[in-house]
Amino acid sequence: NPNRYRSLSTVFLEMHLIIVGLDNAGKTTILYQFLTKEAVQTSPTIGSNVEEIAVKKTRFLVWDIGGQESLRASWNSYYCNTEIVILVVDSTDRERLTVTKEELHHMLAHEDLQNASVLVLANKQDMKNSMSAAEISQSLTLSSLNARSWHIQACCALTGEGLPASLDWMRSRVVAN
Ligand code: G3D
Ligand code: MG
Repeated sequence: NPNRYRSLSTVFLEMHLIIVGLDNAGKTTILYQFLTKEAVQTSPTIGSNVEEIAVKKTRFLVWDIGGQESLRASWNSYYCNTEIVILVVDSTDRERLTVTKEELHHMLAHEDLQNASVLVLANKQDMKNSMSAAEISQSLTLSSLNARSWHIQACCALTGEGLPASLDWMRSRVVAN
């Protein structure tokens, strides 16, 4: 839908976003919902677990978190100027929520991310056994991010449900800063 794409590219004008989450959380599916397949051009040069996508003046960095200690050091160099960190969570993946929590808080401790807003996408809400956004918020201890601007949004990347609302929130963050 070209109209949808036009409105999204307006939202993202000159933004620096990082999209993180465990493998299989739904990051790539969400990107496709945001941008349409045609708009997604990845640069494979950074590393096997990191994608850089540029759409006009917006830069997306997408990477899998968890269990890649050796790569993490080099990721730090991409934090600079990041306005929003988007964490994608597979809401059915109870077992790995602790790992996600640790990775999130570890990442947010970085000095270059002190001004970044945090958007958590509680994805796969279409699945019967999915955790609610409130449950995930509690498990990730999002309330401890009190000084930071953060938001959690339930969504389903397959249908796109919840994603327009998350874009509204992102737009409000950019306007506020
Ligand atoms: P990643 O990029 O974070 O690793 P992907 O995750 O976007 O590749 O998604 C991983 C799998 O989850 C894919 O399934 C994808 O279709 C599925 N998925 C993503 N979002 C949702 C959702 O909202 N609901 C459901 N039910 N599935 C979702 P496959 O089978 O292609 O591996
Ligand atoms: Mg992916």
